[in-house]
Amino acid sequence: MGKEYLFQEIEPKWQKFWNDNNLFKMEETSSKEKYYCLMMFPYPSAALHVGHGRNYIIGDVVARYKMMQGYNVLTPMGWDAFGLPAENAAIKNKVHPSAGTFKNIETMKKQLNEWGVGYDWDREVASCKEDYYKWTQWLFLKLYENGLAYKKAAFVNWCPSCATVLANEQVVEGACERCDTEVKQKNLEQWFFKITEYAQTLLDDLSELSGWPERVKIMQKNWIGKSYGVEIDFKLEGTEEVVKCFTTRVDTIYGATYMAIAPEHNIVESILNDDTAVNNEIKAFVQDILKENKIDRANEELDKKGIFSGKFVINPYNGDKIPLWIADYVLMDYGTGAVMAVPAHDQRDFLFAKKYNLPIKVVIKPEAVTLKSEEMTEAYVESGVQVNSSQFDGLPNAQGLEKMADYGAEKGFSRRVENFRLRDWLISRQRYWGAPIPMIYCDTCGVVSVPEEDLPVKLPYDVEFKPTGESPLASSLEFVSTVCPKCKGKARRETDTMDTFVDSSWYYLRYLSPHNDKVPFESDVVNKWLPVDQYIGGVEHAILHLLYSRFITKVLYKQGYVSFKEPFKNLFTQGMITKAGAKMSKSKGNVVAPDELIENYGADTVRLYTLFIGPPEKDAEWNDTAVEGAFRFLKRVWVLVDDTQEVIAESKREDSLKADKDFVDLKRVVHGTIKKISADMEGNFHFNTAIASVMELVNYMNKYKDKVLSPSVIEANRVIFKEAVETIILLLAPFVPHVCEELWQIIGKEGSVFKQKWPDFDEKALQKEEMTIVIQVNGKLRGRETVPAGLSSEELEKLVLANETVNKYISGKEVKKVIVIPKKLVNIVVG
Ligand code: ANZ
Ligand code: ZN
Repeated sequence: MGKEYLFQEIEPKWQKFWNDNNLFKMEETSSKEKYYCLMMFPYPSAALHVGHGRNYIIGDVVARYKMMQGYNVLTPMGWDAFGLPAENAAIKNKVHPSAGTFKNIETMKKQLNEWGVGYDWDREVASCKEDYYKWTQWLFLKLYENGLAYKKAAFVNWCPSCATVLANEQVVEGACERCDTEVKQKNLEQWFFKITEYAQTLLDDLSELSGWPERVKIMQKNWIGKSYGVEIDFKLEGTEEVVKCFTTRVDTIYGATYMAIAPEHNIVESILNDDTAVNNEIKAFVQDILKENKIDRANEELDKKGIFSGKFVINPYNGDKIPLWIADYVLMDYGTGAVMAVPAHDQRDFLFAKKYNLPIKVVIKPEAVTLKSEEMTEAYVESGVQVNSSQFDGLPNAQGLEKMADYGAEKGFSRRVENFRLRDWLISRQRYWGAPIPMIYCDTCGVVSVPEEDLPVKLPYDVEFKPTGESPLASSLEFVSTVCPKCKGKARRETDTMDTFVDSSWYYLRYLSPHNDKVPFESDVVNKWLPVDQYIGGVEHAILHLLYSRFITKVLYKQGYVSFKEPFKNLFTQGMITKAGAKMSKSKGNVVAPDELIENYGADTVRLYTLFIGPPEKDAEWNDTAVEGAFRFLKRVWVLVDDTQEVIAESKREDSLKADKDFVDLKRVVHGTIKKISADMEGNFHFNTAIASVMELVNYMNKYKDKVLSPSVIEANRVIFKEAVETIILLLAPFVPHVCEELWQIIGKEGSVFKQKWPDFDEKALQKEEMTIVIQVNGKLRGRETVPAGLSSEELEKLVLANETVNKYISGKEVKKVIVIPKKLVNIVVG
């Protein structure tokens, strides 16, 4: 008794114990049910702050809780170690990217350990190591063999400062996400993965992901962006040439007053064939638009530009001749790159028409109101009835749309089509720190893939990787010059590297066979362990990483490598930790480092506070002083257990008395807490309310301390108290593992608390000892009676009939019926 809570000693002791005893090692052969708990593949960054900590701590709680539930838990960790940040840091610090990367990995591992976060470290992988990227290259070859990897010239987002291609989502408000430089467009030969071939499946299978947050599924759905529409053939006036346009609003076809095409549209060249002065002016204009970036072009807020091409097209529905414009707001890679413009009913077209004085023609109007184009200040985009639409006049426009689609299909000048917003995945990067794309160019044989047995194509160490716009690998003659695998002639290697999203699209498979040098993963093993039971990470990966991983899984499924179609069964996305209302980040200077807090209060306090801060899916504001409160709570638990340890350890006494009422109450509260917490742990991970319940229980138990410490405490009371203390330790263990291991030992138990079974609640113990029931005679309230809980209907009936007050009302009368509503009332019907 009276031992101090020395977290400084306790924490390293148990961290070592878990390590020495392989607590987090998955059992390769086990009859236990499997549980794959996966954290998103972290980027090795300099040092973690408490915001990062939240993510890992949540995962650790899940893993430990599942262990206690008796699962064979797999909880691996690895590093998404290629990529721009390491390369940029290397340039800045004039060291090799691998040096910084491995240093960061060491720092992070140390930090995770200090948090008490455990993993099956024998399964650690790093995407920048040869034994990993060899298989990323293998994956590329599989996609290539199946026609899912191809090369084409494309306009891409180009950051002049980072000198690399950026994915659309790496462009924020027209600027590079990393360095804020304005993004330019560049036409480059690039490798793509044909994710569009899987667009429909990726969309359909979202419905199977019942364990995913709704908002993430909605984001994926919008990103895939399926729309149903009609493709209409407009003839270029005086020719047989056809310009197809895609519309989701064929009901507005009679209101099309011009057509707008993208500057990249292939018809532009042929219509501007002649070298007239006008044409040259138009060509110059087109060149200007091509320099704009696509993000701005698509931005509805920005002013739109265009030019009349001098040509006309014919609307096949009514024979109208309408002018053909070239406009920046039409994008080549959506639909057909041509739009039938309806200023009256589309806001972008409306603004464009106003700017260039093009006609506005109303074809849909609200019921019982006339809509005059001269008076419109914005497009009318609501539904309504068709007007100025020939034989379709008077129809509600939803019907008009169907009829017009049918009509065009019948006449053969239009057809119903589906369109996806999803584009193919651009995977080429003109940077050094990535997996080389395993392809070879031969003057005789063309594009040849590297044979599987020649993998990995090693990333040369000694390369000038300062950004120039060229792939750095191109500067290494040793890397570039190779032999053609087919004709053995001289050949060149591809010098682009892969987007790091390729690395992270399959890592969850590698964890099952991290050391296998024959295959990337073993099918029978991954089929047993996947899908992942619980995936945990940031909502910033809601779209791309998850979509790419789903895509790769589906490709591997189709090729027969895996037997599951979706990689992640349940997904949990945690909220951010903010400081002064802003997301914690180095650049904002609002980072809270865990080191000092751990030094002053211990990791368990930091964990407890982090988990108690709020519902884990919501953002939460960090408060340094509130950490103190978590520390005080742990000290209270410590003192409670420490002070009563002898009573708990004491051997059985010989009395056979029944427990006192207040101890029966304690038992009920304990089991109520188990029930509540077990519910909080499942599904929504409401650890904050779970912890609050243990806090209440601890406060409640403190009231029993004197009673249980009294020398005359009876055995039945002592046993209840003992169970309560054990329960507290078990319930807190996943949250604050070090102190719970220590307390478990203090109360005389052997071995790890995580080898214990998560407590079950006893339904019987939950019932209150007594309850009050209402007594009625012929439906009228005649009294209340407190009775023991858990009586059967017959017992209750007997008891009520013997009641004195009741007897006054029924004496001398015949009892016809007794209606018992368990736990509530007894109604006696007399006649
Ligand atoms: C005529 C029209 C009238 C349209 C109207 C809309 C409203 P979603 O739903 O996102 O698929 N569009 C088609 N291709 C385009 C391109 N390459 N660049 C820019 N815009 C393009 O959008 C489909 C609508 O976006 C199409 O329907 C087309 O404008 C435009 F009252 O056609 B609509
Ligand atoms: Zn060759």
